[in-house]
Amino acid sequence: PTDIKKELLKKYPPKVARKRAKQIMINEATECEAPPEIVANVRTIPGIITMRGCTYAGCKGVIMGPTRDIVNITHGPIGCGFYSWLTRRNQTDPGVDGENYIPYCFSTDMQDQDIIFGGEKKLEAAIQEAYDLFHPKAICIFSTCPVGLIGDDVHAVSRKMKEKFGDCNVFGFSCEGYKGVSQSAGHHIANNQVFTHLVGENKEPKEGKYKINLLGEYNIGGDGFEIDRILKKCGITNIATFSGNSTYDQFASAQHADLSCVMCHRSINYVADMLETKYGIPWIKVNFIGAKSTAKSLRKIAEYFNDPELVKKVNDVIAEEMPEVEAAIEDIKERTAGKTAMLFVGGSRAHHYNDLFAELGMKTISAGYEFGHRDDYEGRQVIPNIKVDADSRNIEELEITPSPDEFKARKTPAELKALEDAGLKFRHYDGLNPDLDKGSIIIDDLNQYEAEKLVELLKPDLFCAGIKEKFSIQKLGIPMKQLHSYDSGGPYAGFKGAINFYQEIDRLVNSKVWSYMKAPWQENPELTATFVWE
Ligand code: CFM
Ligand code: HCA
Repeated sequence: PTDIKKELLKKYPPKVARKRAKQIMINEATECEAPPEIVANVRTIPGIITMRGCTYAGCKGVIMGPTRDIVNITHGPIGCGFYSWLTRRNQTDPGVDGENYIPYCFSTDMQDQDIIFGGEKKLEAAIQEAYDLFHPKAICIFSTCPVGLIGDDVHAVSRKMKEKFGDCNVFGFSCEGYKGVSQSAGHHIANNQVFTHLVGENKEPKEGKYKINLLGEYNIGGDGFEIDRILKKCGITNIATFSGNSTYDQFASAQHADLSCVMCHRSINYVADMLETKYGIPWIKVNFIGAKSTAKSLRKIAEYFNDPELVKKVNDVIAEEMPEVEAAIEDIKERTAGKTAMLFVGGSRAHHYNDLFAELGMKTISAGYEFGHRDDYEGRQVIPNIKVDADSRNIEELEITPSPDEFKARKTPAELKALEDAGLKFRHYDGLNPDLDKGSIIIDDLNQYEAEKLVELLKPDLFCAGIKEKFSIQKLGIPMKQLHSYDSGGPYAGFKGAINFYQEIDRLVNSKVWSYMKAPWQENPELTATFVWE
């Protein structure tokens, strides 16, 4: 593996190589006492073709995109709105009220003259138009790069319009694309505003014996539908999903839950902390990607509520769902066992999907995040030691205090301690590294060059990443599975999703088509004719 690292860095100028060397590590996390640190959440080297997206994408596309009854207006040139229009495959079920703005693309369509003279008037008109047309519960405004550069005040405009309407919550986000080093900054900006302007607004208590929030699950390819099916079957009430298949009211009611379950740690862990500080709701890390992980996560939830009735129900559901999963594994595993995969996805999936591949007997030989932070690699214990730089300081941390009339400790310190002693860990996440084998290659903010070089050097049986990597990898003759959009497949979460995934991976890694990448005449250019004079 050390040689692979050297090979990856060989072509770079010394300064670039030095920087990239700190973002590429050979995994030792499982064996050594003080594992090496990885550099993460830092600026991408200019000129390198990164896999990352921008802060606006993280705010508008990722966090706010999946909520159906909020009108999301992009304040900026039309390209930003257009590219974030339905590309993330976050599904929604409009239910009985049918209020669903996800299929629309709202934008102020900024022009040169707005850049010169200011775009606030145009934004105001756009908010008014959206309100007149739809009378939505809320309108959100997203700032693109030029908005920050010219200084349009989206917050002042939002406040003015909210006051004017009286029955529509309007708030904005300073989520200019350049605001942070990646999408991750956009998640934080979005979540801070949701927490400030929306969470806790609905004071009506919610029914349910075991009430949870599911944080960091975005219903890509219907994953959230499958998780909700399972939770419902177990008798667990999901008060709010942040933000897959969500509604305004779910965010507004999140304080009524008794436990927060965190799926994607990267995009939302601070919301779990804020819900705990303000309302007294403890949180645990869960993972519904992989059948075994799903079962484990359900058992953790049951353990928390500490009610034999729920424990039994959860075990019954697992016993009912697993035979089909096991039969699928039994059928497929002999064809997938021993194959190798590389996982390079945003900030969670490069970890979560490791479990699904393990169920197929496949091995992840190299993995990394586009924009994960050190805690997503090394575990939350490193958080106090993470260096704060100019870019991370730029992203606001909210100061949260217990709500004077709504804080309610869900468990006594003694109860929490007893649960911890029994093995249930609160506020805990070990990160990706300990789950990977020693010697596997961990790479932060992978780029186009390194992706191709890795494939050339290690020849994996499968490469998983996003749309930007898809075709360049396939042209190298390696099957490529998108773990962002799922290549229009999914769901892959929960029990039924796992089966779905096994079948697709079986077809992908065992397809003969990849051996026909070169046309016969490319391999054997035998048509060398000889000219014969008559
Ligand atoms: Fe979390 Fe996500 Fe991801 Fe993410 Fe994303 Fe996504 Fe992703 Mo694409 S919130 S970090 S910003 S799990 S959009 S649903 S697939 S990069 S690994
Ligand atoms: C984003 C969204 C994205 C992009 C996926 C991809 C998604 O980062 O803005 O590059 O294929 O999941 O849709 O991560």
